[in-house]
Amino acid sequence: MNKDQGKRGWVKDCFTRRIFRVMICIVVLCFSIGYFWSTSNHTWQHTPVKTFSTMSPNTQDPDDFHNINLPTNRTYLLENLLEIELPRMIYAKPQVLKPPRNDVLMMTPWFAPIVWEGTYNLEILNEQFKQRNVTVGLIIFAIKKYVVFLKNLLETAETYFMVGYKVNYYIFTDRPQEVPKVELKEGRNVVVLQIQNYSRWQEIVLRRMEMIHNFSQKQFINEVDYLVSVDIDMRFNDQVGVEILSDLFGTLHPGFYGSERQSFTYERRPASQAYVPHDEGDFYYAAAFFGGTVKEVYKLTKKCHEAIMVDKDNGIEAIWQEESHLNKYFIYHKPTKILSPEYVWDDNMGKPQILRKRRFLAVPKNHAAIRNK
Ligand code: 48C
Repeated sequence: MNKDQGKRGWVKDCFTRRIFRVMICIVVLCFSIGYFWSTSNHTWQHTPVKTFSTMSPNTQDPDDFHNINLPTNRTYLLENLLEIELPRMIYAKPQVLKPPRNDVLMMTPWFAPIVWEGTYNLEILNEQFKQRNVTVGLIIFAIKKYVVFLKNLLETAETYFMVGYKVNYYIFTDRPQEVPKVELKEGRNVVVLQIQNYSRWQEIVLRRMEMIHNFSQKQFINEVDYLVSVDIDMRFNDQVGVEILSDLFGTLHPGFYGSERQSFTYERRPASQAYVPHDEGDFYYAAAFFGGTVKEVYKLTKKCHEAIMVDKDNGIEAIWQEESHLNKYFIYHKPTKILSPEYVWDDNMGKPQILRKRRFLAVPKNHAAIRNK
């Protein structure tokens, strides 16, 4: 082959090789695209894509459409929030490794605080409750001769009970004309509620649950935020403030705070609605001081009154009247706060070291002279 022919042949040869390479590339490219497409398509086809529609009715029957649980719009709850001027927070720092008291239990196993002197900062609590502008109802029963205790109780309440807050003293009595006139500070009122008396003092005591239940529903719910029910043969001896307030609170009885559950004076007859077996119970609570929000006190007194009436129909009366039913209730409806015996004390029991304050004290009384009179 001559030079020219050779040259032409070489050129043709190169050209042919180049075309061949390009074709190979195209084939490889097509193949890889095809492979990628098929696998990815495969992936897309087979990856289940779940859609969660909050609005799609999960109802079988179109008629149930109205039952769908549409989220109610509660944005309004976040509007017009009270802008509170934050005060300076100047007080001793709480110490994680040094609890304020180690001589008494300060918290129950269900995280209800037990209120002892030295375990709380009243300034912080007042800041919180003042901002909520709470009103407190103090419930007192003054039936028959017990009216004689009213004056001292009201006067000491004016000095020590919820000072600076709005308070309604709800006096249940069969002798409204014997309710004494006591000078009251601003924002505090005496509300006299006339009720019938009963011949037996046990009946009077038992009926407290019924009265509190009825009036919680028809009056207290509209007038106060919290209720506190106390015995009348007592007097305030030191400050009792918002540290006691919680949804539902009871007070450790001064006679049993150190006892084992077996020696609590619970009702032990299974025939009574207040029955508590020996292997149950946390504390023994005094009926002389309990309370909470109106709603929780309503529920407690409703349940206790119903139980008392079942017992009555069965011809039985719990060993310590409404206090037995209160204790039964608190085992199965745990209080959200517990007051120490500082809040119900009797000096006849002495003055133990743990008692740094005696805030609410029994007054000497001659039961014979005043009961059933
Ligand atoms: O108001 C009366 N009148 C009575 O004749 C008998 C009881 N009562 C009320 O029930 C008083 O408010 C008492 O404080 C309360 C039941 N508590 C007591 O009798 C003693 N503190 C145990």
